[in-house]
Amino acid sequence: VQLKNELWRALYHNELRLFYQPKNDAGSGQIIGYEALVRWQHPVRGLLSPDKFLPVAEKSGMIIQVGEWVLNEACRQLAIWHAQGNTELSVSVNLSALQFEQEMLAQVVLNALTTNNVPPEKMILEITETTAMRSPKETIRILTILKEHGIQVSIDDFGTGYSSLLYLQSMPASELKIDRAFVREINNNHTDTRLLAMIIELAKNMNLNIVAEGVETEEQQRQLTELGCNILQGFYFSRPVPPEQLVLPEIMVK
Ligand code: G
Ligand code: G
Ligand code: MN
Ligand code: NA
Repeated sequence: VQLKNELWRALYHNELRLFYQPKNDAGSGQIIGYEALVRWQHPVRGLLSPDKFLPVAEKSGMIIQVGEWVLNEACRQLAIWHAQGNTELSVSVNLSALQFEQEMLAQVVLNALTTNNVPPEKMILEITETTAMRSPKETIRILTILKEHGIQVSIDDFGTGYSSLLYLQSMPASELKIDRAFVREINNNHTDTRLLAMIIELAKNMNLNIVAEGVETEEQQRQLTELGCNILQGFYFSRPVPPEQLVLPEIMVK
């Protein structure tokens, strides 16, 4: 059976899962939200990572249905955290290029939010720099609509694409996610570190949150905080895990 046909079955039989990885405030270490990362609990092949099935989903257009499932499931989980008292938590959801360019995107996201009764301000949509810069004018139009509805947007894998910093200046995004490649090079490559410092400076001037992803060591945590990243994410804090294994922030009891 082709994976593509199996993917329909997966959706119908609820075989997709969301794992979550915490995003931590760099200063306090406090968990401020989680990134949702999709998995497929395949009955025969076991737990499949997104690179095993998302390319197929993208090619067949099924990524629209998969993405809609992801949005709804992430909002359902967010509602649970909020009901438990963690009302400040946000959830980050990755969008594929096809999803981002969908005319109905804002409606699909708002529908997931209102169905689960969670505020749009707590939803962060992640689009890659490459997707964002494919057609910058169109991206600005879409981001403006999302922003009008209170939905946040993060530019993911930043620094790997060809984005002109000039275009970035005009993007109504709320967050910049520095690509893992920069984080990895922080100790080895002086030029990369200086470029990173410049990107952080620019993002600060734009009032963007700056997330460093792929933080694996205490040393990286320290240096990235010093460089001005205000949010950190990576194996150093936690791998992506199913919701029942998550460490949740402690709720302040008055
Ligand atoms: O979780 P992991 O490191 O295996 O993710 C691999 C890639 O898959 C990452 O680039 C991530 O952004 C992407 N990805 C994970 N979940 C989703 C999702 O729900 N939708 C889309 N479009 N991409 C995702
Ligand atoms: O492209 P995106 O940023 O959405 O990718 C998320 C992916 O990064 C997930 O597949 C996740 O498993 C992976 N990831 C998260 N933290 C780390 C880390 O500290 N090191 C490495 N190598 N990968 C990480
Ligand atoms: Mn991401
Ligand atoms: Na990324």
